[in-house]
Amino acid sequence: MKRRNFIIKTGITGAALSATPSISSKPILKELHMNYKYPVAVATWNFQNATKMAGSMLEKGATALDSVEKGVMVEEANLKNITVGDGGAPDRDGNVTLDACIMSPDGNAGSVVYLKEIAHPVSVARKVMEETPHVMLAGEGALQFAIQQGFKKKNLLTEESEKAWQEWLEHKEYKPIINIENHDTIGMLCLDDNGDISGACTTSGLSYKINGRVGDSPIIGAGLFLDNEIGGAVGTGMGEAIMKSVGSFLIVELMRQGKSPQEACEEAVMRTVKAAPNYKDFQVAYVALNKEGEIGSYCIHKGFSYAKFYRGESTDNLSASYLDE
Ligand code: SD4
Repeated sequence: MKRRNFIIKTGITGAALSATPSISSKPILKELHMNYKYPVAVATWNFQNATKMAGSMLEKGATALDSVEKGVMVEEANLKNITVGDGGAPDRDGNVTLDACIMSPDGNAGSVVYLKEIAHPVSVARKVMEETPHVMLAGEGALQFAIQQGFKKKNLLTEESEKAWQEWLEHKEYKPIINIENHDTIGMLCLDDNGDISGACTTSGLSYKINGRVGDSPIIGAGLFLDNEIGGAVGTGMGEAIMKSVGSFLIVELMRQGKSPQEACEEAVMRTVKAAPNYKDFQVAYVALNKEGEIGSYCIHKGFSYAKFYRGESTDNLSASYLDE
């Protein structure tokens, strides 16, 4: 019996469920999960290598938490990806500043913002989650913490990204280019063999942003949210719009109320569209995964895709449905 049917049949209402503290639902869900497609990994954009990495770990029995971290690290290390990790585009003053977060099935979370000179911010975020009583560390403090934890400093501004920044300085045009260089953040969700979900999101943010700007990606509830009883969501695109609607949290709450991942993503995008008269000028895209292993995705503009892995299937890149051309 699927969870939603279980809720209907037993007469447990959404309100009653949401009033229940978010503790592990294993005793009830373990047997209900028997027909579900586990494990699953899904990521924003066409990040098939990252998704493959997470998928192959999950297939070998790794936890969702380890798999999601190692999965997104593939893109953090990819010098060709100019909006994540090493090789990420700098801000308008030439600083490469990284934002990342991670969430584990027990609802714990860690995040770093405005982190310089560390190639794998997601791993620093995991250390924040596991080694401190805090959720978020910023800037110089985050860097000091990373060094204390054994991370090595590195110059993240590659020759190519420095050259592109120098060229940008000639015109200094600051506007989002939909689906092009401003949008390659990786957000990933993994569901492991135990039916536990974890998520991560990592980015260098908008290219040539104002020094100090932080987007949605490291904000729990905006770029990433999950609840191990319900599922998870990740966002990409114009972070300001995602933050204003607390998009990933919204999607998880909509799924809690019974919406499918697809319906929940559509409603979250429509909230932004209704609130922002200039929605045609920017992209917002979400991917959601519920505890049954169902994936949904929706975005404002054509062009967003997501990579998915299911056990026994090859990794795939799928175009998301969209509102507008
Ligand atoms: C941000 N949401 O910093 C990120 C940008 C992004 O693909 O998604 N890029 O606003």
